[in-house]
This record gives sequence, C-alpha cells and structure tokens, in this order.
Amino acid sequence: MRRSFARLLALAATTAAIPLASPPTATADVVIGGHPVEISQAPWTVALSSRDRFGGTRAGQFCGGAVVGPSTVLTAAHCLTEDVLGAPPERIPDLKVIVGRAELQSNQGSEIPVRGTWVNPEYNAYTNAGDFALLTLAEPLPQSFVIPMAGAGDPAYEPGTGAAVYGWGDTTGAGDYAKSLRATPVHVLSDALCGKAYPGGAEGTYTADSMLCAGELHGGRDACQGDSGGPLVAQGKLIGVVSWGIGCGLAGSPGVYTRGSYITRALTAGG
Ligand code: 4AZ
Repeated sequence: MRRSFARLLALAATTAAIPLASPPTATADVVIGGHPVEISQAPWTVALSSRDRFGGTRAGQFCGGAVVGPSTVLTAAHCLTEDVLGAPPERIPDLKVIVGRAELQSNQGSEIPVRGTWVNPEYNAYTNAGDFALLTLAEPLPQSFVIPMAGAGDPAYEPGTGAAVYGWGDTTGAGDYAKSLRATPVHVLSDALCGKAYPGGAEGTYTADSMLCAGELHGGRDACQGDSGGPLVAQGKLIGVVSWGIGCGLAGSPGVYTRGSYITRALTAGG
C-alpha cells in the first residue's frame, strides 16, 4: 500500500541509498510466523516481476499474485500504481508473472509476459478500498494452476476459519525478504474486530464491504511488505488478496485483505 515494499524498492532504484522506513517491531518470524512451501503445494501462487524496475537479485519480484483463470492473475491494485512502478504498467515492457517457481533465483517454472492489465476503477488509494487488479497472461496456463474463488456466503469467510497466506515478503518486519516462497497460518477475524483495529487513519480505513482481516489475536503471524497481491486461501479457495495493515505481526493490527467475494461481485457486475 502507500508505504509498500515495492514503492520503497522503486524509490531505492531511482534514488541511491534511501533508508527504508523504520521497521515495525514484529513479534515473530511471516510471511511472519511462516514456513517454506514447495510450489507444488500452492501452484496458483505467482510472483510479479520487473528486473528493469526492481533489480535482478530477487528475480525482479515486487508483489505476489494468484492464478484465477488460465490466462488471468489476480493481484492488488496498489501493486500496479505509478507510485510503485514508476510508470503506468503498460510502459513496463518486462512486466512478467513467474509461475511454478518457489526459489526466486532458480530457473524452475516459467516467466510469462503480461499482455494486459486492468485495475479496479473503484480502488481508493486513501482508504485502500477495492484493492485488486487483473493481469492477462501472454500464454495460458493449464487449469491445474487455477484456484477457485470463494463467492459471497461461502463458509470460508466465517470468523475463526483457518486460512494461509503465501508470499516472498519480509519475514521479520525488518526488511528480510524471503528468497523462497513461504506461507503462514492465520484465522479470519470478525468485521467488528477489524473495524476497531482500523477505524480510519492515515494508513487506511477498514470497510467490510471490500475488505476482510486475518491474523492472530496476539499477532505473530501475518503478511508483510512484499507479500502484497498474494493469496489468502481457506478451504481450498481464494478468500483474499494481501492489501495493507499497520506493521506486520503486531498484536491488535491484523493484516487486511481485499475480500474475495467483493472481487467476484465486482467482476460479475460487468467490471
Ligand atoms: C505492504 O506494505 C503491507 N501486515 C502488506 C501487508 C501488511 C502490511 C503492509 C499486513 O505491502
């Protein structure tokens, strides 16, 4: 989001030696509190990459995404802002989706060029509402890569549901970006709790319509910078997209996700 990993990297790439914003204190190890996963366990998890914009040391990874159709990748709208990319996405010729690869610096899987991008026109960068975008791949993937999305009313959205978030983001809150894919288990939290955590402020405002939040009451398990755009999965279905939050893994500040059912509704409404 506004203080995203990607934006910091973009800044760092264009302006030498900008110190990263002071890292929040995390209570445990994300993807905070996480563990390594093999890509065969989560084939729908992809990395968004531009070596041109973000450098080659982590294969250009700057956000995550999820394969929701053979040629369609879901990510966060804030990952495609000019703020993050330094230019509109259509002017990033080496924008790619890395599929079938857990270890960023390996040659596993493939790197598929992005043929088109669509950013949710309802996305609000001030509240963070509606934070999703779609990428169209230049070549289709087999159906086995695709994860179904949980529609409105799906029991996977019930507070207390066990879920997992996947990504290559910061594992400590101190800028320790993962070289290989990780996941951490979290629980879906109630809208009442999320609304109390984020009643409105500089970081964003919790709105149950387009957001859900997940984590642990005492913190310690969360998404973090660099995980943005990546999948939150429960009961084998996609329920959220990593979007924002205050810090990482902090008690009382759960991770906020774009709600999967908001996305399916926005898409079927003709978006
Ligand atoms: C970010 O800036 C970000 N703890 C992503 C997720 C969370 C916080 C920040 C959730 O990309």
